[in-house]
Amino acid sequence: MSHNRFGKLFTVTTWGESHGPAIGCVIDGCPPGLAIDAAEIGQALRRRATGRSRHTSQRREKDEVQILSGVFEGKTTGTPISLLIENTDTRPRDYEAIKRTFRPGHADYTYHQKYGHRDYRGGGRSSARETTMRVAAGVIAAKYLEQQHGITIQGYLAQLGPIRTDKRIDWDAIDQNVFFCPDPDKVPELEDYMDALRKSGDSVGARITVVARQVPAGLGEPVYGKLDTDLAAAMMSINAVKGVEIGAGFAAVEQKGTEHRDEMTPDGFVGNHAGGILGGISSGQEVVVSMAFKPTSSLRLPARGIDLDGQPVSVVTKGRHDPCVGIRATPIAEAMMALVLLDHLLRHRAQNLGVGDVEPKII
Ligand code: EPS
Repeated sequence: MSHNRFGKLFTVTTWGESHGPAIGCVIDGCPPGLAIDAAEIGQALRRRATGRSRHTSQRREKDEVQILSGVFEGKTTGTPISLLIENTDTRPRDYEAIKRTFRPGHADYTYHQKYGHRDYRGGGRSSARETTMRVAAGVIAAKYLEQQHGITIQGYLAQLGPIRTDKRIDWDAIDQNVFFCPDPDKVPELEDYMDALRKSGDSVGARITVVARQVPAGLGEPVYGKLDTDLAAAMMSINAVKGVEIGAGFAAVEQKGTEHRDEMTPDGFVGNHAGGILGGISSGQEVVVSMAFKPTSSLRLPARGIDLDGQPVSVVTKGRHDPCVGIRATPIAEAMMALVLLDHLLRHRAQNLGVGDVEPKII
């Protein structure tokens, strides 16, 4: 399997399977001198982890990260940073029953079609377990962006199934609940909905929005390395993502030009339908990306499927699963935003000298 590396100058190569002995990543191109330690990464990993509430998978991984290289006396050296996490709560026997079948709606089928030999334990490489290392690498990228350029990134749950949660955004409330819901009044409704869903054995989709603030104007490489191109690819690479929008996204279909265009005044832009990106280059406004997560496919409710011989079977998935993977997705989307922005910042710096050349400005 190839293409496990992300980025052009700040690159992250992840490896490992859900029920293998360990998962890990190698980060290359990280600027030297950045203070980082395992405790800081561990703290970020806990926001994404399973088992934080009854609404997610009950697998209890320790997620203790070991920094094997690239950090000396507490600071990055500019050499490859290697991170490793041992898998401590694997239960491959849960997957014995689906060894010879494919979960409808799951990567099981296409992995088999493509590679012919698949690690069926927890979906192997296709498991959301892989996103752990994205979050770990994202901590390093986000820290550099904030310390050196004042760029901050925050995401939230915008919708879970039929429940819209983004009508009121209280940025301080997001980390006070396990859903990353920005409207604290909506949390009881989410709890009730998820309790009923879990009892029914079904799953549901979600929408996550991520905002990056203080992004300087000028990031993005037209025409094939546009900032929005790379953000869309980054978000779409997260397990279960089926749609990505930048700014107004698909709402632009119904808008008139007079509504969509973000007028400019000497005080700045009047709106942000563009999501902070014009012609593939950051405008200095907030960069806003939103994405849709499909309902997870590992269900205990039987579904029609086929086995390896193409014979009809009834597929039932046992084990510890997320009835809504979107609940844990906010830190992953934030991490992908950080990885893309740092990669683009370094790419801009490589061609255009100082990043000071791209202080936020409108003209
Ligand atoms: C996942 C299924 C469950 C989740 C897992 C993602 O795994 P398992 O059945 O192997 O226990 O627990 O998530 C994680 C382990 C994690 O760290 O995010 C899936 O099908 O994607």
